[in-house]
Amino acid sequence: RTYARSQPAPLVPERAYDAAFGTTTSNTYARIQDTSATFFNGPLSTVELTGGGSGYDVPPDVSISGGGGAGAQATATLAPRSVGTLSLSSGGGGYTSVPSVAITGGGGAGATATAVVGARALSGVAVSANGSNYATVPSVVISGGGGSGATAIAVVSGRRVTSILLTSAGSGYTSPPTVTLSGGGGSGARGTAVLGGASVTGLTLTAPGTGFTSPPTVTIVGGGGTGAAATATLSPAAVASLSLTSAGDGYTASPTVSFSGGGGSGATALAHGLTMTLQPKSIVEDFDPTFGRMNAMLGTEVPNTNATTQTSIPDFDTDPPTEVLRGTPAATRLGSAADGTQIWKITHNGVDTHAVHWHMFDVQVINRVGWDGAIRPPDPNEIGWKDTVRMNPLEDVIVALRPILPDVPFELPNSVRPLDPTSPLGSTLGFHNVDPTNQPAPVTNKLVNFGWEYVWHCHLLGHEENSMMRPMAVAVAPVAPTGLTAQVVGRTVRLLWRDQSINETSFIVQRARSASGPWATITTGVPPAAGSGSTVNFIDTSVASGSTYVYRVLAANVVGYVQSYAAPAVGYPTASAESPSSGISNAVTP
Ligand SMILES: [Cu+2]
Repeated sequence: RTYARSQPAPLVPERAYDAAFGTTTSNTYARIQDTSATFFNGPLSTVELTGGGSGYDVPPDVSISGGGGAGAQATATLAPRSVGTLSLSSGGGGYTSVPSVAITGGGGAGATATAVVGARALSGVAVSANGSNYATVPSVVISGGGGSGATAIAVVSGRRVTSILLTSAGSGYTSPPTVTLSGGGGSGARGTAVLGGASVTGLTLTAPGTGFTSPPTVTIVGGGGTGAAATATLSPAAVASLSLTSAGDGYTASPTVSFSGGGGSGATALAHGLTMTLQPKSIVEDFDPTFGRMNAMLGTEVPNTNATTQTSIPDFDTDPPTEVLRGTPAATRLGSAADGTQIWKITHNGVDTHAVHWHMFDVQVINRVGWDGAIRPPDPNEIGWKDTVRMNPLEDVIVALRPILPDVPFELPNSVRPLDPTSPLGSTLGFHNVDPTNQPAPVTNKLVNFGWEYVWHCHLLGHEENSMMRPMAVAVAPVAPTGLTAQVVGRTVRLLWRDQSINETSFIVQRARSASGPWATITTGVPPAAGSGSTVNFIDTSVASGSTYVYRVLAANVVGYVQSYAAPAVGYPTASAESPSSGISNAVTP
C-alpha cells in the first residue's frame, strides 16, 4: 500500500483500487458491448438536460453540488418562444385613425398585433351653412356619435351664424355627433362636429409568432398621432439546452444538478464525467501456412460487426503502426481526453492465454469481460500499475494505459525508419494492406516516423519471435520555436524564426488580428529544418492592405504512416504533439 500511494493515482477510478490508493470511487466496469467508457475523475465534461420543465420566463439558475468536487458551473438557455403579451407603456395622443403595430427583432418572426384607439372628444364645430335672419343667438345641441357632454355656442353677426364655439369637448365619441341649431329667429344654419385625436388604449396580439430568443421591439406608427409605445413579453418556455461554463475539479461521482428561479419548474439534468472511446484491439490465432503451427498475432478489431463481417484484423510487426499515442510528460491522472492516455479493449479470439507486455507504459487493468457478458474485476495481484497483463481466451480485457516519458537532459530524436527494415524502400511485399476499418489500404515500405518508438508483445518467446509484437508510435512535443519576426515585404509578410527542436515534422503558422486571438491556422505544412538552431521562413501572401496581423509559430511532431486513401478506406492512424507557441510578432501592411 505504501508503494501504491507513492505512485500516480489510477487512470480510471474504480473501487477495486480504493484500498491501495486511498481513493473513494464507484466502479467503471466496461461491458462487452461498450465502445466507450465514462467515469468521474476530476473535471466534468458535459451537463446533459434530461427534462426541460416548463413555465420559465427567464433562464433559471443552475447549480451543481456534491459528487466530491467543486467549481463546476453551467448556464441554461430557454427554448425559442412566442410573444406572450404586449404591454402598452404609453398611449400617446393625436391618433385620428388606427395606427399600425410592427413587432421586429428578438430572433423570431411572425408576431402581429393591432392597436385599439380610444374614444374621442370634439376638437371643434365648423359652420357648414350660415343661415339667415337670426335676430338672436340660436342654441346648439350636439347629439349622437356615441359620446356625450359636448356643448357649444353659436356666434351671430349680421343676422348670420358666423362661427360655433366649442365650450366643452365632451368625451366618448366614436363618430362625429350631429350638430343642431335652433331658435334665434333665423333658419338654415348648420354645423359639423370635428373629432379630436385619441390615444391608443390597447393592443391586440393577433399572432404570437415563433422563434423569439429575446423580447422583440414593438413599434406603433401612422394613424396621425405620436407617442404610443409598448413592450413585448415572451411566453413561458422550457429549458432547451445547458452549457457547462466551468468544468470544476475533484469530482469522483456524479454531482447533483438543480435549477432555481426563472419562474418555471421541472427542469432536470445529469452531469457527466469524462467519456473516452475504447480503442478496439485484438489477439488473433491463425495458422502458419508453411508449417501448420498456430500463429498468434496482435491486431485491431472492427467494433460492432456482425456475423458476416470479419471483426479482427491481424497485423505483422512490419505493418504500419496502429497504436499511436500523444506523449504527455508528468501526467498524473486521466483528467482530460487529450492527456495522452488511452483505454484499450483487447478481445482475444483464440485458445491460448498470453502474457501481453507493454514496453515503458503504465497500465491499469479496469476489468475483464467474458464473451458471455460476465464482468470480472481485476485480480487482487493486479491492483496497481502493471506492464504485463494476462489475456485469457474468449475474453475482453479493458486496460487504461499511458506511455512513460523518462526525463532526459537532452531532446531525443524521433525513430524514423523503414516499416520493414529487411526490405528495400519502395517494396510492397509482405504487408497485410488492410486498414483498421477493414478496408483495403495498400502499403509501401517507406520511412515512417515512430516518434518515441515503444512496442507491445506477447512475453511467450515462441509467440513474440513469430510476429506477435507490434510497434507503438508515441508523439512527443517538440521544443517551441523562438525569435519570430514578421516583416512586410511588398504585398506579403515574411516570417522568420529559429528552430529549437530536433524532432519536429512540420511547423504550424497561426495568425490573429490581435495578440489575444482568436488564432487561425494559416498552414500546418512548413517543412522541418535540419537539426536545431537553423532559421526557417514562411511568406504569408494572404494579407490585405492596411491591416495589422499578429503571428505565432508552433512546431509539430506527427507520428504514424502518413498516407491518404480514397474512401471508404480511412488509412492508418497518426498522432500529433505540438510545441508551445513561439513569441508573437506583429506586421502592419501598407
Ligand atoms: Cu502469447
